[in-house]
Amino acid sequence: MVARFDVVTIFPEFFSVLDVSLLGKAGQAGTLEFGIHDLREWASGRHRSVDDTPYGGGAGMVMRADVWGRALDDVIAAQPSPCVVAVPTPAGEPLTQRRVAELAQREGRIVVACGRYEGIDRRVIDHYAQRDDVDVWEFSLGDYVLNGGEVAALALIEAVGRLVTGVVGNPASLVEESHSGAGLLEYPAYTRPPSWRGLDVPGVLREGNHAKVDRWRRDAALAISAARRPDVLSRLLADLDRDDRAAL
Ligand code: 6GU
Repeated sequence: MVARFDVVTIFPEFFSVLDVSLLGKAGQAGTLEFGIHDLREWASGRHRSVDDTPYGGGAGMVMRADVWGRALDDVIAAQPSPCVVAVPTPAGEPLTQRRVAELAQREGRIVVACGRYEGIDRRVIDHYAQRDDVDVWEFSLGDYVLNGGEVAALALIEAVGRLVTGVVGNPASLVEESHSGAGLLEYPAYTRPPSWRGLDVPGVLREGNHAKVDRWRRDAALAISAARRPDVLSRLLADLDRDDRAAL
């Protein structure tokens, strides 16, 4: 399984949140390792500049290939293990739970190359894609634009990290998820008090009939998926049985 994440960024302070919560505990316990690297350490000149104006013109700045090349060479060479170089970009392949699970199962580590501004010189991706010991993977969180890759890097690290054995205390919660990872959206959850501001917990959840609870949850998941993510539901349509179809 993945055991280490390295991040190269011009905002290393962004990643102080990795000290918090379950990932923080996993870091302290040594279940996961994190290396956060400031790209400017590989920049030269008085201004330690990491970007320049784009060839061909246009707005914004492009991050320099020479600076990124020195940084990634060093970070990759520092740990002799297979590595995925993950590059957050709104032009990337959508990050999915399927991909997250596949990444968690790999040996070695993930190096996240966080770009800012209008992106990183294309040759950086093309160069590392040619290396036999590196898999390059450009990913996106969804169809909207962030200022840079840092938030996406944190999302990737949390999504992959929590699947690494020992990070989440109760592995049953991951199993539950992968049942709903039949792909439907999650059904609603309730706890005490049974009545709150005139809203009651659905009676079936309090009656102790597990088969009826399962059916209610499945129907709720189907209804929520149909309303919010028709794309998700239509992909699953062929796998639905008669009871499922009756719920729609
Ligand atoms: Cl991965 N990066 C940036 N800059 N914007 C995004 C994104 C990634 N995913 C969605 N928007």
